[in-house]
Amino acid sequence: MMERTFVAIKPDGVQRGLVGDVISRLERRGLKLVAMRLMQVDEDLAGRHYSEHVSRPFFPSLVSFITSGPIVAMIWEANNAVALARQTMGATNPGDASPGTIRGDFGVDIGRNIVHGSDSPESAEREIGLFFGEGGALDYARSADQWIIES
Ligand code: DAT
Ligand code: MG
Repeated sequence: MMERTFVAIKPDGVQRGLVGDVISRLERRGLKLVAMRLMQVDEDLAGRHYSEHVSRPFFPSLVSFITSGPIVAMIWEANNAVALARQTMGATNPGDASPGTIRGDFGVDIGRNIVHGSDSPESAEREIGLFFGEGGALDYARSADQWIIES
């Protein structure tokens, strides 16, 4: 099976009307959308999603930001989906992100960096479970695959 990654458009991206741009960039790159949900994250889910950062000084503001409005939670599929999605997003701090990436084109502040992407296949599996549970992704044929993937 193709690798899957969890991507979220954070509340800043939704409020700024960047949902279409973010999805468009991942679509045009060639990743395949297999699940999508507009949702409100509560404190419990935020804490579990960001549990690796619980002892960091920015943890409280991270939780308050991610729960501050709706997010768009998605699962994307590709060979090497985790790395490809993060490359399309750019560096964590938009100030360090290259132009041409989502964060490099749309952001200036690390606390308002528009998107989340899983950092490993193991994180992706964990985050997909948190946000979508089992069987949250659709299995369907994409007719453009033959023009995107050689075999
Ligand atoms: P990424 O989102 O690129 O995987 P991360 O997992 O290290 O980055 O951190 C999660 C989020 O926390 C990140 O998107 C923005 C915020 N963050 C990270 N480091 C920060 C810092 N030093 N100060 C403020 N916010 C930070
Ligand atoms: Mg991370």
